Amino acid sequence: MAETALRICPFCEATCGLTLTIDDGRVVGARGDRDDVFSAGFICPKGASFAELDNDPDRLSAPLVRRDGVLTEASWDEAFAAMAEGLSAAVREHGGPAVGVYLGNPNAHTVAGALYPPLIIRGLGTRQVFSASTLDQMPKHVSLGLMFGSPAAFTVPDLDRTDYLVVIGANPMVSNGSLATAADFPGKLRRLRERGGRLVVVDPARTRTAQLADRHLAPRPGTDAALLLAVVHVLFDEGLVDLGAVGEFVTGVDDVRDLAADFGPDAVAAFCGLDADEIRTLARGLAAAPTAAVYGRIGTSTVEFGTLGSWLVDVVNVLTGNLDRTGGAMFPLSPVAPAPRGHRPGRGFSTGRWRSRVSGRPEVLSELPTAVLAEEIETPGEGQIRAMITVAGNPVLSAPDGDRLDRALDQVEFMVSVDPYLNETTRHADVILPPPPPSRSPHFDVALNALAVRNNARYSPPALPLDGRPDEAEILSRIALVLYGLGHDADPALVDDQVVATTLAKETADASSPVAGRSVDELTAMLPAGPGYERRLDMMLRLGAYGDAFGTRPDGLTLRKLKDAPHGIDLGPLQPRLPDLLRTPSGLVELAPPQLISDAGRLRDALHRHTDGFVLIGRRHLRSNNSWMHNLPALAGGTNRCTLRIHPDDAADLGLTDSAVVKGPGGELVVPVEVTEDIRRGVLSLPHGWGHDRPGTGQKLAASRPGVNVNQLNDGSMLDPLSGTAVLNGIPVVVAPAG
Ligand SMILES: Nc1nc2c(c(=O)[nH]1)N[C@H]1C(S)=C(S)[C@@H](COP(=O)(O)OP(=O)(O)OC[C@H]3O[C@@H](n4cnc5c(=O)[nH]c(N)nc54)[C@H](O)[C@@H]3O)O[C@H]1N2
Ligand SMILES: Nc1nc2c(c(=O)[nH]1)N[C@H]1C(S)=C(S)[C@@H](COP(=O)(O)OP(=O)(O)OC[C@H]3O[C@@H](n4cnc5c(=O)[nH]c(N)nc54)[C@H](O)[C@@H]3O)O[C@H]1N2
Ligand code: SF4
Ligand SMILES: [Mo]
Repeated sequence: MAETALRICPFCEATCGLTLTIDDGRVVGARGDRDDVFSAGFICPKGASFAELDNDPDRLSAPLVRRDGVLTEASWDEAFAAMAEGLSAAVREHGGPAVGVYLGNPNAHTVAGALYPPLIIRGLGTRQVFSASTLDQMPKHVSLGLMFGSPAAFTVPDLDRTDYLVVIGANPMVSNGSLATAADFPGKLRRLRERGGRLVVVDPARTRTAQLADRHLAPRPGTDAALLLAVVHVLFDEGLVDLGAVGEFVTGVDDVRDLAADFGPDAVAAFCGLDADEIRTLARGLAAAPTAAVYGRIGTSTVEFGTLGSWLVDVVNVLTGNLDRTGGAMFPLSPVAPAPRGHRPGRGFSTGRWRSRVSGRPEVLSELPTAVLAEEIETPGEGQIRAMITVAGNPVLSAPDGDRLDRALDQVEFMVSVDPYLNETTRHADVILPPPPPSRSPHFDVALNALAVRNNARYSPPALPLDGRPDEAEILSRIALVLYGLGHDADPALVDDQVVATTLAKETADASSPVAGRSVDELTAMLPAGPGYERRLDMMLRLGAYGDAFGTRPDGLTLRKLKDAPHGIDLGPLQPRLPDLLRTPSGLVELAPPQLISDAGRLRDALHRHTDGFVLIGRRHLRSNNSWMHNLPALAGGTNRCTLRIHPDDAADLGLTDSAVVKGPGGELVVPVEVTEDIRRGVLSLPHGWGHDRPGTGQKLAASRPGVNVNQLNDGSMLDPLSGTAVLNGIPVVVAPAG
């Protein structure tokens, strides 16, 4: 008899509620959960392929340990012992700081990925920490940190209520939204139009999102910061600036006006490849709309002026009076965010507390740029990376110059990977510890709830039992236990107990905490029996903004309440949060941080640069997710192909028909051509995450249709300086017919 189980989808940031069909101990189907408070039944092809992803025969069901050079199946005891031996030896010989850590994207989608990697990093005492953030959203963290004092104070467009949405460098019709967690983003865009709202899309490609828009501006890649500064210029020039209610909490408006003086629409038009009047119309439209929100994503982030562009998105939101108001750009309040404690100045945000050893790149959020990982492994000397831990990442495909990283990973003395697949990166590991599939893992969106366009809380316990395998929490805890000198076979609950003890000690000693002055033992005893991660989630919820404060607010959230509400608990539309969330030294929104004003000098210089020649951008496909969904028949095919998109006129000029050679700063590739009107002239696009043709991987279907690794065109030397983020969009390339 088939049964059903509810499970939040972990495959992208939309966090849709799924109803899984379970038969004979396995998932056989998935559909959207109509009663889910957040997603109301929405599902996409990836979520619908949950069963195939869960049951992929190429997923590792047992750990692999390198023996005589060959990765070989081992028992869990053997694998944990090999992990312990290898890591202990590396730490003994070279020290914890010589162990590098790379954290990939799915850590944002698992309970374990949110709760345990920080403990591993602390156990090592290493500064060699890298993640997908410096291939993605780090510019946004920096701009938020500088403006609001907190790098996690995300603004999201109030999608359900806005009258005017400007989407810059994002394609939510395909990506389903990012840094704006919204199930059914496509439906929300359609409803915006139905209620008479306007959608403007700024993207060099005519994406599915652009096709839905009232207006589509197609600038040259890498120029959004100049475009937005010109919008700012017009707002001042035409007397359209009106900060509205947040005005009293904002400082730096005059500095922004002065900066924008040089960036009038006529001054930037050629650089942006737009008509000056298009820019004026954009500014006027934003100012005239009853409410509006500017939303920027990958195309404003992984570019040469990424932090500037990310900052200017919010500057425009502020200057048009749309920050922190209904229908504008608002701050979500996650159920695991600490309970608000009132407005008080903070220490602000700084970067560069240390620098990367080889090329001196500043630390950002205690991380170094992933683009410098290879050189940190290759370059001898004090602090050289001698061992690696990777969790849920595939940087050989996702980071610039994969061939170099591939060679570098060959050199490390010991590597552990926590990953369900033997892939381009994990094939270098000495021990691979595969977590169980999603059906056997719990789900709670620790990270993504802070980005939700409607506040909510949902928890999925594992839908199926573990069947003797350790879950990912246990795998990561055992790595931590080794690093804390307790041995891999110590009780993993010790790790969670330690976190609970430390957190509650701090909270009870903090006069502004909802549990100030209470006894740690009393609070600890109130946490549920059960897995350590559940105890920690319960603690976070109870201390959180909607929590029961350990019984003080009986109506507040606990994990028990979430378990009793399997379709989730709706916490209502977004609410204004200024000035309470500000943690800048001034206690105000700092609209003109000196670091950003100074970085704008680079942009001013760039305005006069030659703009001929092709530039390369990326694209995403609905039936794919970065590098790890190319192994499923259910998702293969359709538009999901690794092709080079080019405008017909460019193709004709070059005589390109079926196949092209593309040369970039890092190398060259031969790739099939797809001629389409849906891309600006002078721009080429290639998706990332392909290039599954390296030997020794274990994804058979992916290897049979490998595609090429776009990141091989990139040598990794171009970084957004303030965030250390790799420039992945707007890469100069030359293109010619192949052969
Ligand atoms: N050229 C170019 N490059 C890009 C981008 C681009 O737009 N253009 N985008 C960048 C962006 S935004 C990102 S986020 C990065 C992604 O960069 P990465 O995170 O390095 O790459 P992914 O392909 O997401 O790899 C995810 C890995 O996690 C594993 N995995 C899946 N589920 C789980 C799980 O539950 N637990 C564990 N432990 N592992 C799991 C998969 O098998 C896979 O190995 O790529 C970046 N690279
Ligand atoms: N189906 C699917 N969904 C995904 C993923 C996936 O691989 N597949 N990946 C997930 C991840 S890790 C992330 S980070 C999100 C990303 O979410 P999005 O940012 O919404 O997704 P992208 O498709 O990368 O959209 C970036 C857009 O920027 C445009 N662009 C490139 N350069 C520029 C520029 O200089 N200026 C402007 N204005 N636009 C530019 C590109 O043409 C592209 O349309 O998607 C997530 N969701
Ligand atoms: S949109 Fe994202 S969260 Fe929703 S079903 Fe698709 S992959 Fe899953
Ligand atoms: Mo990403």
